[in-house]
Amino acid sequence: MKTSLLFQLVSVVLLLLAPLLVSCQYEPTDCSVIYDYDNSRPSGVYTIYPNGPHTAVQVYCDMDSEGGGWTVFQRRMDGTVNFYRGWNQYYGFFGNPAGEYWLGLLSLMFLTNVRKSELLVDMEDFEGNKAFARYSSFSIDNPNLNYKLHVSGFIDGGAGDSLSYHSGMMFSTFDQDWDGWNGKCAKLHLGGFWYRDCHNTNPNGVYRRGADNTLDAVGVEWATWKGRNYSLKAISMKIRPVQ
Ligand SMILES: [Ca+2]
Repeated sequence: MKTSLLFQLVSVVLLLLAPLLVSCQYEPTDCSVIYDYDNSRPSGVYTIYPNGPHTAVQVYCDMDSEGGGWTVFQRRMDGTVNFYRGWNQYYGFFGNPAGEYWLGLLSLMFLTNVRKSELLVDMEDFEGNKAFARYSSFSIDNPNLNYKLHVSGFIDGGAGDSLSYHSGMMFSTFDQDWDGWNGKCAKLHLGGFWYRDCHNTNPNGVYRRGADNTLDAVGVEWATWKGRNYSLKAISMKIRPVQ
């Protein structure tokens, strides 16, 4: 009788501790690790550790598109978050992981440096049409190179290629001008991005509702799909390690 009671007590304690023990050991680098661990997990907000145990950050994991396991690092969907921010903001996380947010250049660098990654850009217009652009290779250089972008291997999902133009460019914000123009692209187009001279896409621009040319090319644009003065309803940029 006594032994049975003790056994039950130990069982209960172990059951209560189990989630803690599991979470101590399970620190997924990105959404692909979560997906590989259990591919029945739905799309939603999860905690990842891009560079070790002290780098926990909440992100949206897309477990549905193109095979699932995508870590979303940029997302616009309703205009609730201001993306016109300076260098020290783009370096880290801002926004809401369940809505609009930016993961941060540092985390993005860790995720794309450790393992070869691919990129998926999903977008939607205000008429309910959807399109995507996919790139078989995507990486970000270290802070000394101002997080220079490397993107190649375009695969068309109906949106056309607006991003290859930006490959090889460093990141720019209104207070850090590393673009390829003698003016300041980030100030002119009201965002933060790997501007060249200046852009074919402006995902971190001003959230506007569809066609609007009152200010030239400041919206959330993907030129090869909807032109330079059509601000998209939604856009999300997501990465996944290449197998
Ligand atoms: Ca410049």
